[in-house]
Amino acid sequence: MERNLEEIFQAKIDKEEKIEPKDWMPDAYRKTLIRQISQHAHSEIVGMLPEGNWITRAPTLRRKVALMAKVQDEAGHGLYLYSAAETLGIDRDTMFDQLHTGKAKYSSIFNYPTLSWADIGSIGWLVDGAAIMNQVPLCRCSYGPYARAMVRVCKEESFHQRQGFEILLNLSKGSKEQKEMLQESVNRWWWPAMMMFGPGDADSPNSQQSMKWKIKRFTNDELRQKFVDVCYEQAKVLNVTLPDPDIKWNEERGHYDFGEINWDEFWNVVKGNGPCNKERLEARNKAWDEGAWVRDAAMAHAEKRANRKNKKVA
Ligand code: BYC
Repeated sequence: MERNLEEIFQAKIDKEEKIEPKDWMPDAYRKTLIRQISQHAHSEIVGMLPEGNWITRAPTLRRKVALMAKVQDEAGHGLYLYSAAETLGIDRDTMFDQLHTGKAKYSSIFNYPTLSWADIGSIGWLVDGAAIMNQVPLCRCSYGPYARAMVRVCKEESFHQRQGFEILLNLSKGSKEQKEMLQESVNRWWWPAMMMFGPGDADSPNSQQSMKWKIKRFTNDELRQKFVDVCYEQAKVLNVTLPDPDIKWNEERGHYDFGEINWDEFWNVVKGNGPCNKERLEARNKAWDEGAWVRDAAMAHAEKRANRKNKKVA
């Protein structure tokens, strides 16, 4: 019986039909999606912190408005994604608890500090650029609610990417100090951005099954390669050097070759020992605790309204 259900399920996926919340699905499919979508949601929420750090110091009113809008967008992305995960049977409090106690993973990239204004540009160009590369294929994910959430997320991410690129383009036309700030920032963000795609395919335990289920459409290494190919050309426009002496065009492969990633650094950050892991978790816990009265007030208000409505009906 179970086997039969699994065959029907896989056949649906092979025919590119979407799986919806009330459809039968294997437990492992549900688990994988809860894992990926909740980690993704946490990344959006924690991702607000490094950029939020520069809102008060944005150099012009225009930059400040754009950055505020972007950070608010990330909050919205987190909310769509928590809602998508909830359709799989996990509740929001459980997910928040997993984040706040450090049990849940979120993207390694947000454990690095934002030290200069150029970092806001680099995050847009490289971090959002990597996010788009990874997330556009997720619009075709086999699970309907996740795929639909990703359509809107990707539209907004593409504005974010341009916002960042434009900051860097301006710096690239600026003073000697501005050009140096740009290069120094790209030097720090390049490798962490490359790590966002996850471990190499040989060390990625989830990829094979997620590809079969069409949750993922490309492997981690395939997406990383696309990212390098795009960025190399964009770096020329910005007049910056990517900090990898091994990048060079490979005629045979039709792609850029690139150097070895420092996987020790990656796993160290994933395990909680990156430069800002502790600070990020503390900030999220503080926001959660300080926001308790808002949640309580909203619940009390909703209850009062419901009581009033019930009285009228009676
Ligand atoms: N950081 O088998 P694998 C954004 C974990 S963008 C931390 O390849 P999978 C944003 C992985 O979870 C960033 N952990 O896993 C942008 C797994 O551990 P568990 C978020 C990582 O799932 C701008 C283990 O390593 N994007 O939000 O097949 C502004 C083995 O990996 C990382 C998404 O979440 C990492 N970089 O592939 C604001 C996109 N990489 O769970 C916000 C959706 C891997 O087995 N997610 N790990 O304990 C995905 O596409 C996939 O989950 C991944 C990993 C490609 C990230």
